[in-house]
Amino acid sequence: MKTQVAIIGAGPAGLLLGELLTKEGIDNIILEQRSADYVLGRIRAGVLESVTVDALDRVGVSQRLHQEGLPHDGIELVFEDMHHRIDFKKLIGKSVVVYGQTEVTRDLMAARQAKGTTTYYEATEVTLHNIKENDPYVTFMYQGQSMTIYCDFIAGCDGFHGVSRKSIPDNVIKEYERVYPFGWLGVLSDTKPVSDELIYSYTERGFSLCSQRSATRSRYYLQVPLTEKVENWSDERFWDELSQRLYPEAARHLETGESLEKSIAPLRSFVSEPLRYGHLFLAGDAAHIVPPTGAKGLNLAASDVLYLADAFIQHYVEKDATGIEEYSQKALKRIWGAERFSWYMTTLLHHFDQDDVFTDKMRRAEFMHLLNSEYAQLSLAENYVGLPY
Ligand code: RFL
Ligand code: PHB
Repeated sequence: MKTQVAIIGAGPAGLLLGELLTKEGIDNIILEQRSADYVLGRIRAGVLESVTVDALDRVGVSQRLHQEGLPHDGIELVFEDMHHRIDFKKLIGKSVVVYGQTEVTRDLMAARQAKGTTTYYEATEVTLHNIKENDPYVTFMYQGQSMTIYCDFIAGCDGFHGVSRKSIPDNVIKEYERVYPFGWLGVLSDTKPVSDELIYSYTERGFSLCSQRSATRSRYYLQVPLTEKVENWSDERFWDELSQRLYPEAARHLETGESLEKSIAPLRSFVSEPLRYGHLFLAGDAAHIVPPTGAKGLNLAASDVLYLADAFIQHYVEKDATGIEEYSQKALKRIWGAERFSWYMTTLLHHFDQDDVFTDKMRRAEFMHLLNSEYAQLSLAENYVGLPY
């Protein structure tokens, strides 16, 4: 087989890139190691910046998002006994949309299927060849058969554990990482969200986040030690702990019910540089990870892919390689900005066992600064709704 761009991974990065390229008549094939159902079963992000919404508009895959997505004009920040609403709309005239990554993925998959663009699900042993040379190709196993795709470029959109980043020689790639000493225990439930807006809370018992997917579906998270096991958390224990990490009025409004999904995700900050090696380009979680406190992972995947799609379009349509040459540098600028914000939110809102009294005092002082300074709130709002693209 031959294609122009071989895309590894059918997460939001790979699927969105596929749509952006197909729209401009650039041929692409996606290889995904899992089944479509498995990909859709993963419960992940929930907050979309306007960059992401615009990208979905651009490929015409935003009808359901505009019908069902919930525009949010602010968030609530809680620090022990203090709480404060950050009003994005008032501060910078922008907002975000709450619409699950699962739904974004479902919409992108449906659009791709409707166009009949090729995707191989359950493609195993995906291997990249000749990525530094002019004739790269990808081999894989599909339904017991060995397959080969010859291509001009390979887009590595295969997440943190994918094969793409690992195909770049160690002496070319530089990795920067911080692993946090805790994870998030997440619960999805068909219960009315405790509040109209998201509530991010710092408490002595640890961080909690109240999020949502719709007016009747909630998504909640608790900071837990990395050693914690999901099996140790009955629904009852989860609701009990969550209510202890909410301020009394919110706790009174907490509707509990059976969990539809419960999982623990570790928290990590990670960047690999550069994003290009020969004919291979990394995008999304394949190149970087942010802790979810800033709600940036999916949105960064979308902005990487916008830069990359425009670079390929410039190459094929205008015969101009500038975008391709500049992709890594351009995308990394936005990535480091989101890394900083995600690290800041994580550090501000989580309890770190090893912190001394001075660090606790600094955290409280930082929160007081946020409460009292419109400039500080403006900076938080500017980052939360998304840095300029
Ligand atoms: P994905 O979604 O991991 O997709 C990569 C795909 O590649 C496939 N793959 C392979 N395919 C072929 N061959 C191989 N060798 C392969 N290896 C892997 C995988 O099966 C998969 O289908 O990466 P992508 O597309 O870059 O998208 C990134 C986002 O998924 C991620 O950044 C966000 O979910 C992060 N995130 C959040 N981001 C936000 O913007 N806002 C949020 O509110 C938010 N909340 C979250 C989050 C992530 C979380 N977890 C579970 C880590 C909340 C949580 C709890
Ligand atoms: C979510 O709804 O899953 C979510 C929302 C905001 C975050 C992280 C996750 O910061």
